Amino acid sequence: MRFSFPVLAAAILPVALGATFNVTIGAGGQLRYSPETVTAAAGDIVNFIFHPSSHSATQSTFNQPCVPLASGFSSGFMPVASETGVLPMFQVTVNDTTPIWVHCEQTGHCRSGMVFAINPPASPDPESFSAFQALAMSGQTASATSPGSSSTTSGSSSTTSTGYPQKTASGASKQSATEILGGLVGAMLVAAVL
Ligand SMILES: [Cu+2]
Repeated sequence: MRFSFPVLAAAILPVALGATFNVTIGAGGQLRYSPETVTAAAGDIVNFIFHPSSHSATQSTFNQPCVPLASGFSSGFMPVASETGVLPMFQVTVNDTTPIWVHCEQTGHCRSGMVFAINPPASPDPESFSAFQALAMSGQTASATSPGSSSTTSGSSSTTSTGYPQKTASGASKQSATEILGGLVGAMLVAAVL
């Protein structure tokens, strides 16, 4: 029994060691994601936590910040009644470091700057997060004429390789997030006790 632990550890560590970034959406009634960007490695998880009253985490593109990407992920609208209640979550697993652009689909929210990005190029890159947010708030879309923009906006291939949605069942608190990993953590704890 105890000799099975090294094998078990080797099997689960590549999953268990990925970092998890918690990102609140609409906390304190603000039309913002917090933080607004994360720098994530392949295998990391971005865990969106929804606050009242109804927001989404929906993938878009740099050039069209407020337009859902057809092949992208979306949490859908997450109605939440109270800050003090159970807050629903939506998790995206990052598969590579290609920038992933996200916005809130609720009417007017993206236009208010309610956008988010995973691994955006650093400012002053023309496709930095601040440029993305400014474009969202302008209500405009960018033409794909700037150098380098085509590779990140041309499509479904990069999208499907960068994120898989993992929608939690119906409402999950942080404790439920632990439960998601409960099987793995439990296995490690049992091994540690042994
Ligand atoms: Cu919103």
